[in-house]
Amino acid sequence: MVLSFKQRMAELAEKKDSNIVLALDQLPEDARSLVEIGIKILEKTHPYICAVKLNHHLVLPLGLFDGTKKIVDKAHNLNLPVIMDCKINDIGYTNRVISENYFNAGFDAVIANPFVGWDDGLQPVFEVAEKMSRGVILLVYMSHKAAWEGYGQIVHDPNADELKAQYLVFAQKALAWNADGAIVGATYPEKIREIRTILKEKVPIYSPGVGVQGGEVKAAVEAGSKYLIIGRSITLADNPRQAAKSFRDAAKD
Ligand code: NUP
Repeated sequence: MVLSFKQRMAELAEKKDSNIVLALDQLPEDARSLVEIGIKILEKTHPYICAVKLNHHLVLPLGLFDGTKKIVDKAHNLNLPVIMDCKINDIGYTNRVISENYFNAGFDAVIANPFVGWDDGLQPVFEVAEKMSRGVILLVYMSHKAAWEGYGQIVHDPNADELKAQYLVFAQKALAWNADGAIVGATYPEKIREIRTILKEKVPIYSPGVGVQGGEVKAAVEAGSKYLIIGRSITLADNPRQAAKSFRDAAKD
């Protein structure tokens, strides 16, 4: 039986004793190519991380089937799944094409925005992911300062016929759509705690925002984050291996 992305992540995190997802985004300025620097950082950090997440910082300059694929292949050689942080947010047909492209380039999961809804929105993304045994992770509450403007709006939930915060409705959608994960900023531990009471063990919480954005490992993990997505505090550190190791150790504690 093919394991789902959610199951693969859980197994790997346990095996590697790490819940750190490396955001390989911003890389140090260097005379070498982005591909070379990215691969070097993977070689240094791989014992302490359980997955890699790429964003447009690399995919735009490198091209999807060219440089990006080399990094994805390298991560796979190190037995690390790779998540594409593309925040899919369009009509269904376009969303299908976007996800097919990322999956064909080797990505194991994509991040999508539940704002666009199910029918002719994210339904095709979940369909393609299921067919190709890949994952879909939903944004539920982002880590930046203005997250409340969108994710914190009070909306009418037609299912319960009551008013509630948008992120609570998104958490329910993550459950109903059987998402492989929910993104909740490490900068808002109280939101992690609230969302965790809805998702329980069924949908793991991935939290970006540790380090440069001000979030803390302990607060996020105690509130219920299963995975911590960490970028610049590792990639731009003088010693990325040591930085990855200390985040891994702090999360274990
Ligand atoms: O809410 C979110 N916050 C966030 O920082 C959702 C995200 N996908 N991200 C991404 O996580 C962000 O775009 C970057 O790729 C990574 C965090 O990187 P850093 O702040 O640790 O460098």
